[in-house]
Amino acid sequence: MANNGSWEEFFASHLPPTDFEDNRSLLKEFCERHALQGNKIVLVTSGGTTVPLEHNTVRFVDNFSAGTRGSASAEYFLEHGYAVIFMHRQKSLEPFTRLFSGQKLLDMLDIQERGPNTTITVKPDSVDVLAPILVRYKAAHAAGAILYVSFTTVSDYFWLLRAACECLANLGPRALLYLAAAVSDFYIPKDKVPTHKMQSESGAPVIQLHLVPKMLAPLVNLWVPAAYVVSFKLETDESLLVPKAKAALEKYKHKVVVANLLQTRHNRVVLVTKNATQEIALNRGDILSGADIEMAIVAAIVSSHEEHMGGAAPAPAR
Ligand code: 9Z3
Repeated sequence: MANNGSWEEFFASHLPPTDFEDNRSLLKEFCERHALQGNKIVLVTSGGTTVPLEHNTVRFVDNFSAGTRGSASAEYFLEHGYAVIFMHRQKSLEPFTRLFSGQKLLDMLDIQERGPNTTITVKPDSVDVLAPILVRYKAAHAAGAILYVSFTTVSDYFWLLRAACECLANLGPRALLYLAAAVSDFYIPKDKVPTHKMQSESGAPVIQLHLVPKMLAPLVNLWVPAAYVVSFKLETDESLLVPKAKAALEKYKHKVVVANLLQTRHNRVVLVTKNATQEIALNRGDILSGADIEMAIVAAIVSSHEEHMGGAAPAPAR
């Protein structure tokens, strides 16, 4: 694996995504509006990034993340009165609709076919499930409390992340960054990526991955120095989990690392701060009832963010 260059070199050698200026305007408008209203804003990143193997991309290196953590967390932040920038991998899970992926939505419906007067209704059992979610969805959208922006490649992700930070910087400590996306540590530099689809006739390709520069360093020190920054650390080996989370905190000097193991990530996490290590785990009953661990994670983060702001006034009711 080749060494990583600087973050400045990364931006200098990767063009912004085609929809970048549109997203930048949306981010700017959203942050200015909520800053004026005295709201807190959380940037939730969610889902995995890709690493294209060709410029006209047929194949890419991907990541397992479906965006379960990020999409659920975004809903809980809304409930705590935050305005939410939901920065997610295109086509990954989104807040509210996350619970109706696949055939689930169609299974909730009934159809009465009477020629031109065909009607579709929600099954009575499903109304109980759908109604509270629909109410929260409509309220968040009517209040303009959530902005959706999406990325696909690791380079799109960094361009969007920096643009969001530029807008959030004005909020000072009222900005919270909750970096749950699974971002590739490796990439192929632009000049090493072929333009067209790789041909098997040319033989098996040898692909060298390079290290992505660590963006948490400029993010914490330069882009949003007053914000409350929460990063996530994913491991597969329990013995590395807390030591690596502590090392990340020590290195980047941000506020919290949420450490999780791939195998148990939806039932248990460890919150690592400078002075404490706190485990959050679902019990058997919670798991059987389909509870989200994100509810407890977000509650813990919100309370430490509020402490950090020095008991700032709660956001105005929407
Ligand atoms: C996480 O650790 C998230 O919790 C998950 C959520 C990606 C595991 P799902 O989408 O999964 O709910 O299925 N995100 C961060 C992963 C990451 O890439 N962290 C980097 C690292 O561990 C550093 S910031 O080195």
